Amino acid sequence: MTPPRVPVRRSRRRLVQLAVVALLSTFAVPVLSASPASASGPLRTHAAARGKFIGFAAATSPLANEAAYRTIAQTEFNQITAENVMKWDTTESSDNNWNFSGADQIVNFAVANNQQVHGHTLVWHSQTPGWVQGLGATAMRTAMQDHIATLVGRYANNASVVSWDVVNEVFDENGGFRSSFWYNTLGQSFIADAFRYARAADPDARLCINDYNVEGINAKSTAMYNLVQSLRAQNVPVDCVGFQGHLATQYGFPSDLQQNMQRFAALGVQVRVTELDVRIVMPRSTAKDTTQATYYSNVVNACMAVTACAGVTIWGFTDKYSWVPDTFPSEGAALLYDANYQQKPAYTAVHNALDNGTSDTQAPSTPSSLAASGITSSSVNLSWTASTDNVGVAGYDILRAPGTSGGSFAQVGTSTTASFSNTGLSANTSYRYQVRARDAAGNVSAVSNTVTVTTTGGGTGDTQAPSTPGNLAASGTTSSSTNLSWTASTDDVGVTGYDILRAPGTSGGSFAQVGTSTTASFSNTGLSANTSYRYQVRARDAAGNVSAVSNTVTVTTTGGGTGGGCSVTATVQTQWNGGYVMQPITVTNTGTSAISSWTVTFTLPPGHTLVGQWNGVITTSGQTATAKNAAYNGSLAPGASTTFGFQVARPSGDNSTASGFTCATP
Ligand code: 9MR
Repeated sequence: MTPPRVPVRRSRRRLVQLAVVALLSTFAVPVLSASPASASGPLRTHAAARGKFIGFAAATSPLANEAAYRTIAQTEFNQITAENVMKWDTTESSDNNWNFSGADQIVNFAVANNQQVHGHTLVWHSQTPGWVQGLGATAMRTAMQDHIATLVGRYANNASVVSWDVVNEVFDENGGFRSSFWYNTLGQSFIADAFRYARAADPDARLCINDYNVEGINAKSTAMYNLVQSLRAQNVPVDCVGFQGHLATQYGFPSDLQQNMQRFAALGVQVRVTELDVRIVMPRSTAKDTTQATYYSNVVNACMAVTACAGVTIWGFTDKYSWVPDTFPSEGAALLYDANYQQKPAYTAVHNALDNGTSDTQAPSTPSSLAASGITSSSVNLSWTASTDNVGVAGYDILRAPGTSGGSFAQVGTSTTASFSNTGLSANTSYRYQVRARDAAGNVSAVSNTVTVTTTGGGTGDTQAPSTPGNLAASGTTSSSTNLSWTASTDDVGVTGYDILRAPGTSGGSFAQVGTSTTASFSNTGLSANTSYRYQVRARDAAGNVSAVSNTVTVTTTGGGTGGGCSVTATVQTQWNGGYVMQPITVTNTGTSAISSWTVTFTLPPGHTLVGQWNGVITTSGQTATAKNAAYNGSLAPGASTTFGFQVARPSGDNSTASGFTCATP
């Protein structure tokens, strides 16, 4: 962070902030519990206990007029963002004609309730009056400077106003700069200028760049990462990155959110979730509420796990006031409370994520009416009545026992829905099934009723097993893998595949299936160095008839070099005409001792250039790239993995990606 120009003011504000935190945890503010974080405490108590904020975007009318709104606002949250009234069209609708009434209302409320205010937003292409949009370059830059100086300056000595969104939504979805009137008139320089003007107006405010669809690692968030890195290298005072978090259950959760936050944190900036909401396609249902609750917990958990994440702001709190239905008419119900101020599962999810699950001890209800259908010689479809849970059902465990009695139940799969298809069964064989439900805190329900299934004998009455695979042999054994091949089986109807079985060591232990193959070869990876394994294969046909097992081959992996070996797997996460992101590139210690560094080499096709990288240090020589670990991810215990990633620009029309990844230690 750029050093403050007025250290006296900074320390005064920091003292007041400390006092606010102290107040939060020791004194009763109106309707706030005096006790430390407890199971029944409001959100802000639990957040403060973990050194984070939990906030909401405030609408001024209900804040002034509705007691129910105001009570929740002050009880549950320790941070506020103005949803609209600090934007340019409200504060300076014509040149130098200022209206601070809404902004002051929110700041005064925050001061009275010991809450932080995040100023939103100074420079945005939306909700900016026409008089600004029509200016020429020099006048536009001056207007921007005046606006920032006046608005930020007004609250610079207010201890509650601690941060600002300086620029908002400056990227397009491909990671280019948005073609806004700002960019079209001033070019990229408007961004650095805005931050410098904000720093001059308030030397100790936290200054953020904010955007949407940057929660996961993708082209847009990588562009943002590169911009923040380059601005900071030029001493532009960017302190903080805001991930808006406008999520929708129908589009899936950005599962690399935490990893994305972490790579920004490694640049030295604070990160925060600034506008979280999780909309659903209406109408609400128990299942959608549950999914939504899971998204909320995931976001809060990610922030809790990243030290540099200051907190989470929810874009409102009641479905009565949400921007979503106005913008997406068939969607809504995105917030923690319904339109009647009743808490939804999303509230409980946020609460329990903030208190680390310590208050959720309630298990889901028992799944019921477990039934089997579509039974073939090798598969069965199971379905059951979904469980309910106070927070939300995270998933179901599918349990199976052999035969119609005796034996014991073991887990054969999981499902996030109330159905499951179990494949790979033997023909003419009985199995018993049960399911149980889990929630995010790890509470597990009782098991459902048991359903017994007997597979059919095969559609055509085929009872003839394939011939036994012969001549099983291993080749190309490394410290972590081996290639198996064998003589193919024959069958009266046709071989559908082979089961690959493995036992540990050169004798003893038992064989367990480690994979399947539809051809007469198989590569088994992920092995330990200097270790022996035995392999067998057997063939299956469509009716579920299984051959005898082949001969046994014993394999001993190599030593993996001094200090241990490593392997690398590379994934293309996203690509577009002109570039791609490879992420995660997973480096695994395949050796038997810890390693303290690793080197991955790979080849960039002609014309491909590296434009961004994270969690590693990549250098290139011609088209050969060498990635070495970053300072913090070189040490890997045996079997442990880490990841890094990079972005590449490539010629238009070229669909190739980097290849030839190899890993070595050191
Ligand atoms: O929630 C805000 C809504 O009331 C306004 O009409 C809208 C105007 O564009 O802005 C909404 O808030 C936006 C925020 O300021 C920036 N990120 C996206 C938010 C949702 O559109």
